[in-house]
Amino acid sequence: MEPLQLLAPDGTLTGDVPDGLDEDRLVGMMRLMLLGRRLDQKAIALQRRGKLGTYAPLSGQEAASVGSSFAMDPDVDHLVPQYREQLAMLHWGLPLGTYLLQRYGHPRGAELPEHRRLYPQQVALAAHAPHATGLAWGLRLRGERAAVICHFGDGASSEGDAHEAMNLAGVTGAPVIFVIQNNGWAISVPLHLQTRGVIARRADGVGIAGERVDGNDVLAMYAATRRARARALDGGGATLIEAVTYRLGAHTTADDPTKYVDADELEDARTRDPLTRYRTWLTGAGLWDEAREEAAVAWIDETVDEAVRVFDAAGPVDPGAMFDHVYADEPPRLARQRAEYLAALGGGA
Ligand SMILES: Cc1ncc(C[n+]2csc(CCOP(=O)(O)OP(=O)(O)O)c2C)c(N)n1
Ligand SMILES: [Mg+2]
Repeated sequence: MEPLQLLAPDGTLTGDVPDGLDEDRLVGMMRLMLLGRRLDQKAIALQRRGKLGTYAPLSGQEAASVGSSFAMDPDVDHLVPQYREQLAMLHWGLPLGTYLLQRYGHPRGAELPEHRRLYPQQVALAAHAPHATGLAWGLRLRGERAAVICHFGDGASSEGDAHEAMNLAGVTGAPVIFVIQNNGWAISVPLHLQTRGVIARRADGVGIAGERVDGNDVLAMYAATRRARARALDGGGATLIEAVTYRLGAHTTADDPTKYVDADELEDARTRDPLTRYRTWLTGAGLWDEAREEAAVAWIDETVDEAVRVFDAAGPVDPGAMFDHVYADEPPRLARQRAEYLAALGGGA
């Protein structure tokens, strides 16, 4: 099943520029992709300085996140993301400072914009997929013209929750788009130990539309998701989009991929870098040049630095805060755990 591609790895346009992308949006996609690449560098440095907990880098997957997000309408659509979707969340209006606070474990990091239908990053694999189907089913029952997009990985796609969510979406005709980011790895487990089938074909088994897309091609990702959204809004139900991509960095800052990724495989993947490809095409189309790149980088650095200032000003976290807001009335077992934990830390707050 050949993945849909509109931009070849050398930046040649092999199809048409999809509808719905004017010059501002074409440039906006480049800027958000660049932000992702630089955010990885900055966030990894912050983590090494003890300022963030764990961080999941997204380098290599920028096109899949950004192309699928730009095809949705953050004013009306729901975003139900896995943990590597920081760019989608920023597109939905999450302030970068809030995102960094969340990675620090600060309670203020849980404050999502109230005017947007944006949900927390899911770490429990695919546990958010049934919620996405439920939200979409609700939209359908209420006759609301909106859709839900739910991202997760090739590893998460093995979870029962993923299968149940897709099957229920088929049965209910829910307007939900599952974007499966097939980056070849679930931490150190390669795809062939995860499944022997083509992920996009699972759509047939549950009676929803399925597309296999070059996930390093931002135009193809945009086109496929736009089509899926139109189908969802027209009552055509759910779509599964398999974004064939590659994770160029570590799984998280707690991982060392040199222990399990072959150097040649990584080198080969670098020839399909989504940023290089899009930059080449955009430059040829007269929409990008060195001056624009420099301006974008300056804007990104300023945005990240401002976020770090917000983050620094937020102050230290009370370790006991993680027990707050779990229950209205704290059960005795949790109270005991809180006391034990704080005692182990040396009797803090
Ligand atoms: C239910 C569950 N089991 C195990 C884990 C531990 N875990 C975290 S990430 C991960 C791999 C996920 O791979 P994938 O879904 O492909 O996403 P990727 O990290 O590649 O973006 C695992 C096993 C978890 N978070 N949740
Ligand atoms: Mg994966």
